[in-house]
Amino acid sequence: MNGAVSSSEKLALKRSKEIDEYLKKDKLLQSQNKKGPKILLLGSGDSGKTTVLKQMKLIHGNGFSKEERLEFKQRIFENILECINTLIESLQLLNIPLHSKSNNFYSNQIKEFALNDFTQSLILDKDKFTFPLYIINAIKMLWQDLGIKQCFSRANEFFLQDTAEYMLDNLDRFVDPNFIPSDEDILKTRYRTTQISETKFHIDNLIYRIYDVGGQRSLRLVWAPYFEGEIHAIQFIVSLASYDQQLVEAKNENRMIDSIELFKSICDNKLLEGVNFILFLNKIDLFERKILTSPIKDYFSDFEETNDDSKKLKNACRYFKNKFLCCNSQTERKIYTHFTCGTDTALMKVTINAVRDIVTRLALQASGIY
Ligand SMILES: Nc1nc2c(ncn2[C@@H]2O[C@H](COP(=O)(O)OP(=O)(O)OP(=O)(O)O)[C@@H](O)[C@H]2O)c(=O)[nH]1
Ligand SMILES: [Mg+2]
Repeated sequence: MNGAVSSSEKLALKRSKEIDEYLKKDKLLQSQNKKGPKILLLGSGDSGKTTVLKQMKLIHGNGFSKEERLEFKQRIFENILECINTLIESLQLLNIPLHSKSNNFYSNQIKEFALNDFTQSLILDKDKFTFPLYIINAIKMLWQDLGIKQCFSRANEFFLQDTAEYMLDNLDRFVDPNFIPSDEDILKTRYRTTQISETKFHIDNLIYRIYDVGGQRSLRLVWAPYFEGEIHAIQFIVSLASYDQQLVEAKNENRMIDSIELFKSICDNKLLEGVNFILFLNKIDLFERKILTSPIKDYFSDFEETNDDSKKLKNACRYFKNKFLCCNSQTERKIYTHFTCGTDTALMKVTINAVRDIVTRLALQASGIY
């Protein structure tokens, strides 16, 4: 023997190496699957965390069953009533009269209906529930009133859910007794998360565990225990449209500033040292429209507006992206940023798949595979 390795031996060596690699990876994947990659969805209230989770259910889960859709039907009726009631109550706050005096009658009808416990009949008959005809008519009359429209255009001065227009514009479809919510209806339904939930998804042979938390201030107190143990990524969601809005839980406090401060406190948290972040700058659809009528400079004095209309959105996006990136003082931490529209499944599919690739890589890195 002269020590030279024959080509068949080389091939056998290569195959054996590949099998070793495969077994190593498989073993590590199995040990990962005992726990699976852990992702925390964090962010202030109403930023879109639960909406991202709903999108994951549509993209990587089994979607929504008929039973789940009927649960959302109940929430849609609650949303409609809440939206029109908030608009009625805000007329007084903004000192705007109803355009048509006769609409005062309808406004009283709605207020009275909302006070009576209509949810009871909703729960009893969620299959066929709908509003009584006089309430459907009253909501329609008010939603067309120019005073209500004016109030709606100033919705940043009080709290109105960002999908109010959708809820009220689609009233005719929702009140059909045979109505079953579509995926889009579900994505646009608003309810406050009050308890932390864990959802599992099978992706890339891994079991992902996603934790969705309540974002309002009082609910942030229970986040800390979830920061312990191995976390593969923090997915932090921001509502870009919140730059001219106030917090529901603390009037006179700007929601975007609250979000930036929250992000900074998460970046500085000792338990989260070394954890990489995925930052979703969400509600880009609302932001794009809003910056045309509500100047960012009125709320953020250091913002420099551009005169070039074609660069307005890019400039505004860059400004807020930097505000968040500046919060991180850990140079080795990676922050992957995405501009998102949480209610658009086609766009979210691309983003969520990019996030999946990042998290799978981070999970494998943490296991020492890569
Ligand atoms: N227009 C628009 N609406 C969005 C977007 N993302 C979420 N929403 C809506 O914003 C509202 C709030 O979204 P949620 O996902 O419930 O917010 P959250 O962060 O879970 O809020 P909490 O549970 O209170 O912490 C819902 O009505 C969503 O339909 C978006 O990109 N564009
Ligand atoms: Mg939520």
